[in-house]
Amino acid sequence: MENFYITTPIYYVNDAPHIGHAYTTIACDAMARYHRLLNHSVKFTTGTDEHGQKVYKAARDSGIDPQLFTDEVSKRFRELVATGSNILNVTNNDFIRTTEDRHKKAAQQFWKRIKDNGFIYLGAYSGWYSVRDEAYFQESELVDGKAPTGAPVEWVEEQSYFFKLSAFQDKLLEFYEKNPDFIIPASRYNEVVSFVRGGRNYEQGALKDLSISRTSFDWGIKVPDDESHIMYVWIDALTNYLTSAGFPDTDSTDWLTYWGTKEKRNCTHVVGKDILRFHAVYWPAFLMAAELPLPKQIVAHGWWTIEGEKMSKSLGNVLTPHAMIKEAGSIDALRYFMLRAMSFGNDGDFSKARLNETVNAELSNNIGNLAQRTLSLIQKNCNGSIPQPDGLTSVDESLFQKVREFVEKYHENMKQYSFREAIEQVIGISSLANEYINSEAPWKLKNDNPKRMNTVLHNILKILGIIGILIQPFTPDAADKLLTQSGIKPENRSFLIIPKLIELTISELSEIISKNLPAPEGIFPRIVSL
Ligand code: ME8
Repeated sequence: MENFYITTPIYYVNDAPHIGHAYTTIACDAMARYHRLLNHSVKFTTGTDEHGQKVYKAARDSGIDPQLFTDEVSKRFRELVATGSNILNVTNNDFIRTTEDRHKKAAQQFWKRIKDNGFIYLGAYSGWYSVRDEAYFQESELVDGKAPTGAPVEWVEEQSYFFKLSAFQDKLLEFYEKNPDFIIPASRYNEVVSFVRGGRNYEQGALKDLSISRTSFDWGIKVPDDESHIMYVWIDALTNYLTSAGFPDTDSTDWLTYWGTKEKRNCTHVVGKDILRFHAVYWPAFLMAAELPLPKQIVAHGWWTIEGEKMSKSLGNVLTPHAMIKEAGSIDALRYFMLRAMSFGNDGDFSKARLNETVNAELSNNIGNLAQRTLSLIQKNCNGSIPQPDGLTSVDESLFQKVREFVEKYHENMKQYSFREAIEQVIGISSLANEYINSEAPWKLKNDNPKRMNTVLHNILKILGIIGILIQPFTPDAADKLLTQSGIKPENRSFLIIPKLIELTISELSEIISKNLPAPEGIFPRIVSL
C-alpha cells in the first residue's frame, strides 16, 4: 500500500487565523482526501508554532503570560480543524503545538543528533533580525533599511550557536539535481537552486552558517546542555513534522510508515512561497546533518491578495475564515472557490464578486442543474427507481470516451497539485452532460421512446456518480449529498469505482448503486448577495 504524509506549516499564534491559513489547510485536506480515495494510507497534520520573539512580543503587548496567551490563540486555530466536526471540514489526524512536551523532547533530540555529528558550534552573531519574519538578514539583503519583505529589522548582537550550513551547499545541489520534483512548481525549484548556487560564488553568499539559538529572551525550547540558550524558532518549528511522526522513536511504525526511509521518502510539505527557503534549503540541510531521511516533496503555493490588495492589519482587510464562510453560504462553497480561483504556483485574488460568480455559475447552474434535472426526471418518469438502459448509441459511446479523458486529466492535474485545472475537468464533464441532456431531451421521450429515455437518464445518472466521486476532495458535504441522491452507496465512493461506472450497466452494479433513489433536494445553493 502507498503511504502518504502531508503537512501544513504550523501557524504562528501571534494573531488569529485568517483566510491565508485556511487556504493552505484546505489545500492539504483536498490532497489528503484525494489520496484516501486512491486507497492510500494517509497521515495529515497541522498545528501551531508557539515560540519565538514574535509570539513572545504579542503576549507581552497583551500583558498575558506567553503560555496562557498561546493556549488562547492556539484554540482559535484548533477550532478550525478539530477532530470530528470542524469549521473548515478538514480531516487532519494530528494537531501539534510546539509547547507540548512530546515536541520539546523531539526538538532537543534533533539538536543533539546534529551536534553529535559535528555541525553545531558556539560563536557570536551580530547582524539584522526581523521579528515579523523570524529571520536573520545580511546587510546586503536589506532594501531601504528593511527586510526584503518590508518588515522592520533590529540589530542583534549575542552569543549564539551556529549550524554549519556552508557544509551542505554541494550536498544540497546534488540532491536537487537527482530529485527534480523535490520542489514544485518548477519555477520555485529553479529559484531555490539558484539561491543555493549563489552561496558558492559570492563571499556574502546565501549559504553562510546559520545562527540557531537566542539568548536575549527565553520563550523557546532550551538548548540541550546549555540552558542559557533557547533554540531559534525555525529549527524548533520545522522539527514538528518529525514529532508528529513519532520522532525520536525512529523504529516506530508511524515513523517508518509516514516519515519513511532514505529509500522511500513519504512526506510532503505544503507551504506558502514566503517560507520556501526554510523548507527547501535549511530543513533538508538540518536533516542531512542529523542523518535522517528527507521529505519527499515541497509544494509551494502563491499568495492571496484581497480585492487586489495585499492583506494586512494596517489596511484593515484581513479576512477571517468565519466571515468568508458566512459570505459564501457554506464551507463547501468557500473551499471550492479557493481551490478553483488560485492557479497553482501563482498568486490569487480573493474577491467577493468572483466568489459569488464562480459558485453560482459552476456549482449551482452547471452541476446543480444537471443533478436537479436528471434526478427529478427519474423521480417523475421512473418512479424514483433506476432506469435500465437499452443499448448504447455511438453518441453515448463518445460521451463516455470523453468522460474517460476528463478523468485522466483530472488525475494528472491532482498529482501536480493543480486543483484549479483538476476542477476544470469536473466542470468539463458536467458541461458535456448538460449538452447531452439538452440534445437528447429525455423529457420529450416519455411517450414516444421510453427505452431511449431510460438509456439517456441511466447514462447521466452514472455521470452524476462520477462527478460526485471526483468532487469529494473539494466539496465533501455536497459531494456526499450528490452521491447519496445518485444512489452510490457510501462504501463505494473511491476512484476505483469510476471505471466500473463507465464500463458496466447499473443492473450489473447492484453492489455499488441502490435500486431506488431518494427524492431529490438542492445540492449546491446559490449565493444570494446581500
Ligand atoms: O510562517 N496567502 O507561520 P504563519 C496564502 N510559523 N497563504 C498564506 C497567506 C496569504 N496571504 N498568509 C499566510 C509561519 N498564508 C511559520 C511556519 S512551519 C515549520 C512554520 C499561509 O502563521 C501560507 O501557508 O506566518 C504561509 O506559508 C503560512 O500561512 C504562514 O503562516
